[in-house]
Parts: sequence; structure tokens; C-alpha cells
Amino acid sequence: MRASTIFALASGRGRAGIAVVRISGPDARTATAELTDRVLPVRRAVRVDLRDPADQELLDQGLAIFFPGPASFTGEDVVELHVHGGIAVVDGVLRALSGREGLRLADPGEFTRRGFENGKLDLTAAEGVADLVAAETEAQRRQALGQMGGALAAFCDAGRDKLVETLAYWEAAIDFSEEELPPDLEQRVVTAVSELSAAIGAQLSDGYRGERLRQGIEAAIVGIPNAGKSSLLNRLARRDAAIVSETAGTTRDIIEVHLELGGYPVILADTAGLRDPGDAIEEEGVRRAIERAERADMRIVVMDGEAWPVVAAETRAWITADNLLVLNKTDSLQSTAPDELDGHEIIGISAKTGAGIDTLLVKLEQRVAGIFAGKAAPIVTRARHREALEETQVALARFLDASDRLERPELSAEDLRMAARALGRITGSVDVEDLLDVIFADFCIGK
Ligand SMILES: Nc1nc2c(ncn2[C@@H]2O[C@H](COP(=O)(O)OP(=O)(O)OP(=O)(O)O)[C@@H](O)[C@H]2O)c(=O)[nH]1
Ligand SMILES: [Mg+2]
Repeated sequence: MRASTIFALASGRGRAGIAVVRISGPDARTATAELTDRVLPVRRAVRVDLRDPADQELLDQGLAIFFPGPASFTGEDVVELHVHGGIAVVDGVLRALSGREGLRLADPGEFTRRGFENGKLDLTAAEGVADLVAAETEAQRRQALGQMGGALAAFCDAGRDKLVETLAYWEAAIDFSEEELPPDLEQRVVTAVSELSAAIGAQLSDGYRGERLRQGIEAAIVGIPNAGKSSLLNRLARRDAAIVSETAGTTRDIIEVHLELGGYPVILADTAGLRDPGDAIEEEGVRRAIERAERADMRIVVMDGEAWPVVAAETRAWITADNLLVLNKTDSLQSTAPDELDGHEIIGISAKTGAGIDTLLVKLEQRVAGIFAGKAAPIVTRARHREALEETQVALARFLDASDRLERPELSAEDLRMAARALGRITGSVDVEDLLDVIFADFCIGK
């Protein structure tokens, strides 16, 4: 069946200097010819008048570039139209294209998916493209580029090659009688499998840094009502994201803002004040607050300076070396500002005046950087990778744990085969059809 030709706006929607419309498929060049009245040269930008083929109305003057397949992003013939980035211009061009026979609007991620299906990039690189487009901070960009560049794929491919080679040795044990076998065959295979298992184990024990970086590090603000948690969130976010009021128990839901701290993405959550709830809604708010604080990577415990030196029992439970202790409302403190509590440092701030916020930011940045600093860049960036590596580990362990493996070499060979398949699924080199819809649905249209 002849593949359909797809098109979409590849740049962001809205008003901009330039917008890029991408067309991919067998009719890309001819469809463009109908709009521009010229056959595009190969891989050279040319100035074109774009006209609606229906009535020859001028839509825009722009640039067109033709990338013949297979040396293109999708592996198919691709045309890029660079037009003025106005909503009416883009709509006009898309409408003119949609009127062409054999052309249709692309699904989310369809360009990259075609690239994958045509062998232009493996699954991990495709995910890297999506992550790069979504990257909001330097560290995320670096990680996405690493994955696009094949950091994870290289690890999986090397592991898989090693397994295939080992499997060939092992299958010799099936085909030959015990006397004919080299005496160290079993040992060699066991050593190779152990080494691979150790290498995967090292990647899995990465503290989930890759996933945390991709999604953002979670930080939660906790404390009793009226301590000034929402005021602090607004201060750090530099906008009025949460409602602040003198009524204790104002915040009920979790309110999230995205921050960049020292190049790392942080999702900061404001939570309901901890106390004996007055009603069912507050009860649910407190439950959510505790749940979020427990699962967060970092916690900022806010104490009320107006109550100092009294620290509420609800707050006491969170005073640990792991958490950042903040005393708010230092502007209305009755006594001198304390610098520690139970041996833990206290950072004095005023969410109202902004005093101490810079110090708090430095401490936060140190903590965030501490999660990543000095460690090799993680290559596992999604739950999908982790699950497949864990599955590989389980199969390898089954092989290593079977002391009777030489008596039943076929079963043990199957363990190695399963491990190789699980590794292969990460890059998409084996049976992934069922995964593709899920992975590419993550993309935006035009990618
Ligand atoms: N003087 C002073 N007042 C503050 C400061 N920070 C917050 N407040 C006031 O304290 C009150 C409570 O502030 P919120 O930020 O709503 O407190 P909260 O911890 O979010 O309270 P709940 O949502 O009820 O848990 C408001 O009246 C704020 O204006 C501060 O640094 N100094
Ligand atoms: Mg609040």
C-alpha cells in the first residue's frame, strides 16, 4: 500500500517571525509543486510564492526546501515550507495542503514515528527528540541530547550483542555431548552473564535520577496553617499562584509551580496546613499534604515566626536532617532569630519582605545539585527503560541461579533469549508494535 503523505505545522502555534510547515511522504514534492508552481531542487532553499491551488490566491511568499528520502528525518521525501508565522498564513497553507489528494494532517509524533519505522532512529533516540522539545532546563537538555545521541541505545546494543554471542556458546552445550565441550564453557558463559547483570544493576541503582530529571524534582512545602507556606510559594514562583489569607486553613488542594534551580527542574508544591481538620474537605487536604510531602524528593518545613519559640506538634514530626527548616515572618519576630533547632539549621525568612529568600534559594539549589552532582549521567530516563532492564535482570538471574543449567541447557538458553528480547525492546529492535502508540502519543503534532 502506498504510504499517505502527511503534513503539519512543525513550529509553535501563534504569532511568530517564521513558521515551518513540514510535509513527508511520496507526494511531498508534487503537492508542493501544485502550491508553488515549480518543482523544487534537491536540498536547497528556494524562494517561492505559495498560492491556493483552488483559486490561485497568494497565501504567502516564503522558502521551500526539499529533502529527498531516504536521507531525511523521516526517511521519506520531506518538504519544509518556511512561511511568515501568522495564524492566517499558516491556516491558509494547511488548508491548501489538506485539499490535495493523498495528503492528510499528521498525528502527534507521526513524523518521528515514520523515522523510527524507516530505521532513521531507534526508540530511545525518538524519545530523546520528545524530551529535547520538552526540555525546560539546561540539565534536561543535556540529558535529552545524550539520549538522542545514543547513550542508552549503546548500552542496550552492547548488552544485547554480548548476550547473543554468549547464547551461541551456550547453544553449543545443547548440540554437543559433555565430553566434546570445552571444559571452561560453562564458566565463560556464567562470567559473561554475571558481568552484564552487574552492569545493568549499576544502571538501575541510579537513584532514579534520570526519571527525576526528566519529570522534575519534587519539592513540597509543609507546615501548620498560617505559617506562610503559600506566601513562600508565591515568593519563589514570583507570581500569585496560591491564595494567601489570614484565615487558617486557606489552602486545601496541592498547588504546583515549576521552577528552575541551578539548571535543574523543580516542581514545588504548596500544601494544606497540618492540623486537626475542621471538616471533611480540610481532612482530605491534610491527607494529600502528608502524602505529597512523604513522596517528595525534598521538603521545606515552614514554621511560624509569630508563634516562635513554640513549634507545633504537627511541625515537629517533620524536623529532620533531611528537610530544610525555614522560620517565616522574621519581620515580626519577638526575639532574636534562632539559627538552629534540635541541632538542625534554621533559615530565617520573611515571605512578606523577601528577607532571607536568597539564602533559602542557595540552600535549595545545593540540595537539588546534590541529587545529581558528581555522579555519572544516568541513562535510564523513563519507567519503560527501567521495567525492561529489570525484566532483563530477572531472566539473567534465573540463568545464574540454576545450578542444574548444564542438565537442561534448552531452558537456560531460553532465559538468555528472554533477557536479550527485553533489552531489544528498549531500542525497539524487537517486537514493540504494541508499545508504539503509547510512546508516540507523548509527542506533539508536527514532531
Ligand atoms: N508578617 C508577616 N506575615 C506573613 C508572612 N508570610 C505570610 N504572612 C501572612 O500570614 C498569613 C498566612 O499566610 P499564608 O501564606 O496564607 O499561610 P499558609 O501557611 O499558606 O496557610 P494555610 O494555607 O492556611 O495553611 C497571611 O495573612 C500572610 O499575609 C511574613 O513573612 N511576615
Ligand atoms: Mg496556604
